[in-house]
Amino acid sequence: MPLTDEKPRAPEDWKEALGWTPALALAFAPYAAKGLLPARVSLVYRKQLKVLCHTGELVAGTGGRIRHHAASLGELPAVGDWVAARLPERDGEALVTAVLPRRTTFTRKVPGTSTAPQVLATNIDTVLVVMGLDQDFNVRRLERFLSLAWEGGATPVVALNKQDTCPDVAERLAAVRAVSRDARIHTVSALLGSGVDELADVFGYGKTVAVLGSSGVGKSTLVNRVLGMQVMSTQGTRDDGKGRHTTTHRQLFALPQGGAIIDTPGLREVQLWEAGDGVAKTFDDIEALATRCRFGDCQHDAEPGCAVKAALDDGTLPQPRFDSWVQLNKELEWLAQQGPKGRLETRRRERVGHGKRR
Ligand SMILES: Nc1nc2c(ncn2[C@@H]2O[C@H](COP(=O)(O)OP(=O)(O)OP(=O)(O)O)[C@@H](O)[C@H]2O)c(=O)[nH]1
Ligand SMILES: [Mg+2]
Ligand SMILES: [Zn+2]
Repeated sequence: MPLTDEKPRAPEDWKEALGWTPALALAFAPYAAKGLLPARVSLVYRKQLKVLCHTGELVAGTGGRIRHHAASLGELPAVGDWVAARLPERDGEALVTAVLPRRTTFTRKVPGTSTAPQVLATNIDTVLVVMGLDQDFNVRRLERFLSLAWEGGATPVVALNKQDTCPDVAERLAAVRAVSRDARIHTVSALLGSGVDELADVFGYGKTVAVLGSSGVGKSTLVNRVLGMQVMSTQGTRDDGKGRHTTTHRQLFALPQGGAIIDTPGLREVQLWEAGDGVAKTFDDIEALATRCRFGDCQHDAEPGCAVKAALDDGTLPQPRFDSWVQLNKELEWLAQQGPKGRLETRRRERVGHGKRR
């Protein structure tokens, strides 16, 4: 995808190009009355932010008010957020004073034992799930990424990368088809550029695409390829084929033709957060079977008339897929059991603006 301008443009319609909507304009009205300007968060690194606004990209800080009032880390500005900001008169930082309502939110449980949410990105239309056709290939992990994508309210598109390294693309493609339900699947080589043009219609004016996947699968290589220039550094994988975690922060880039792409660090752990219908959507084949079980509360274990068990027995439902479904539901159940007390504790623990309150 060729680039027309070297520098990100900030034409009159910069907001619309990045996905500004009438609903956002409405939510923004009270801030406009206070002389604030709209901006979109392009980078979050610890407490430091960058925002895109009508003048281009600016470094920004987060107002103490936001930090103080945020009930959890999940409410602080995240990459993709539309915010109200006070711009510096001359040099200096912009100040983000409010986060506008999010249309979609990608949240995972923070890694480890804590039950806290971590917002990965917001206001996303499409999640481009990148998986390597090399050692990274793992359909069970893909199911997790797909669940996260559906859960967040976006449409997932699967990009199977490193096509150039894989001798049995057809076989792997079939394995992915079997678990991807309605999601589009593309095989690409971000390194060589093959297949990348077929992804062109995933991007577009006003649309935001987040690139998710494990470390080392080629997310940044793909982002560079889509942008037509080297914006993210990439790095060779280790000898064991595992990624090195080259990208350390999420970053949103405006595309020259309008729209945005968000590069993210490889996720080592993809644990779901909040039970919506992400898992049900990812496993709609099993959900459909379950409605045909004789008992409404069938555990798909030893009950008579279990349609799930029957599908497992006759091989139409692969056991690993069933196990994956059970596992993800267990995780969601466990999370549900943690709250509201567990949730409150977590909220308290990770309360931001620590200082006085601690
Ligand atoms: N052979 C081959 N190598 C690729 C391809 N795409 C990326 N790579 C290589 O894979 C390595 C990792 O690529 P990155 O783009 O840094 O991976 P990433 O997903 O951004 O990794 P993190 O930032 O750690 O999450 C680099 O050496 C790339 O050159 C591809 O299509 N084929
Ligand atoms: Mg990267
Ligand atoms: Zn059953």
